[in-house]
Amino acid sequence: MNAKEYTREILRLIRQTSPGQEEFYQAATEVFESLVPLLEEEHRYREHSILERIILPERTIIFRVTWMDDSGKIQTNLGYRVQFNSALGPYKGGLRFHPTVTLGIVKFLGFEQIFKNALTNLQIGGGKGGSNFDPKGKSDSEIMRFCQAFMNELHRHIGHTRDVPAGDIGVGAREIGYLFGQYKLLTANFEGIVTGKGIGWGGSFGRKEATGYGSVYFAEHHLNRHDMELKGKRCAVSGAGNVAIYTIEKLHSMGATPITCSDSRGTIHHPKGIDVKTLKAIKEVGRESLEKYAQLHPDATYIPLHKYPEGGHATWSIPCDIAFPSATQNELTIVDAKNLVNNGCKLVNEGANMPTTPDAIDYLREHGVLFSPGKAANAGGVAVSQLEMAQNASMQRWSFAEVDTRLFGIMKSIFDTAYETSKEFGDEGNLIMGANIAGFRRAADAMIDMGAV
Ligand code: NDP
Ligand code: 2IT
Repeated sequence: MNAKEYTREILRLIRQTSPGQEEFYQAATEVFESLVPLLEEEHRYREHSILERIILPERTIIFRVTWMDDSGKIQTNLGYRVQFNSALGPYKGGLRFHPTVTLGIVKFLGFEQIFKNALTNLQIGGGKGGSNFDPKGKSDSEIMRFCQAFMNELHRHIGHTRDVPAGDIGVGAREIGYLFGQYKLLTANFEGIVTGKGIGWGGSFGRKEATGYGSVYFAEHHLNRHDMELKGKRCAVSGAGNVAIYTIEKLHSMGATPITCSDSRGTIHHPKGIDVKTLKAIKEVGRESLEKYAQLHPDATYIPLHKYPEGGHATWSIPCDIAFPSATQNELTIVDAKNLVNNGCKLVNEGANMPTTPDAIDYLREHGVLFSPGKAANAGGVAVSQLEMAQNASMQRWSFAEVDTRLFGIMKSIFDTAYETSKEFGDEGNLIMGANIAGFRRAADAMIDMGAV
């Protein structure tokens, strides 16, 4: 069996053993297909059954979360923590609270996290967790009681050298506070068991901004390699959460114009540039719909989701030079890719995890659009999470400037590693292949060193 047939065989096994886990299968297919040139050259990964091992989580925890809503009714949700791979360090990765969370979603995110974390060149393994809990429309007390109930089980499985969760969709500073508080109550230990903590109680300066800022730094490194720069570019950004807000903030400071943002109900188009202050007031403070943005800025347009034809998203139909999908998986489809190409888009830089569908990626690349894969471009968040762990372990606090300088350097190093690896394997500039091979190689080499465990 040659390397291609071998990876296909493993993917067939995954299909068989993980039925219905479409997103997990999609993520595994992308990674394994791009490993073929490495597997052709290096036989040791096959000899040590690395593919067969790395595709299986080391441990999967699924638990019931029982909590009481404001009316006194008992509510139930499912909680997950997938401890995927600890070859490079403690499991590290966020928690997602969203009604669409299933085991397949958590496994796709945890699997991606192995390679993303490896690319940072820091000591962190891969994991992910979450719940199908829907934070929308819940009171602050309900969010607190849910987080406490979630931690009542999760606390047994995490620890600062074992597994360190953080935020993701639906989990931000507020939830991290409640989760940390309950862990502290249950264990009587004040330790860095989650990242994204408040600055006053063990958090790191720059963590909140890190994913968005890092994504913009990555885009700049990528453009620079092709003799372009962000300055003066019109950028379409999707999402209006943590990643999108700080992407937009940094784009302004780099001299680019972020012209869109979106939430689950619609898109804002503001040709003169999204006002970050308004965006933060609506989304970070008020937790309201983006519709309000257009009321406050009459020169901006609100396009409700249902107004756009099937299979595409309004955000990607607005002419832009660079696209920053920063909301959720599979949000940029083939319809969108065609619009972006027609409108002369030069780079798609993934801020979210797996936001671009496989056929859209192929179409973009075939039409000469540069592509930054999420596991490289959005690694700034987890990288600064690791810096938060380092500060906690040494009981130090670094300045914002110190963290930001390190983040900039880490994003450059991730870009260079992915780029050089793509060159090494004969497809210069294919950062999907470069990032997957470089991340895989680091985790896989550690697994080989550690024997059959
Ligand atoms: P947030 O919850 O802060 O924001 C998510 C945004 O995306 C919201 O505006 C939300 O809309 C929108 N959104 C979420 N799900 C959907 C959906 N199914 N359809 C349409 N819109 C949706 O999450 P983050 O900003 O933290 O995460 C965004 C992406 O970035 C995710 O893919 C996440 O995995 C990834 N990521 C996050 C990192 C982090 O540090 N936070 C690090 C690396 C990657 P609404 O406001 O209506 O809910
Ligand atoms: O997808 C991601 O990298 C995150 N949600 C951040 C993970 C982390 O541990 O900071």
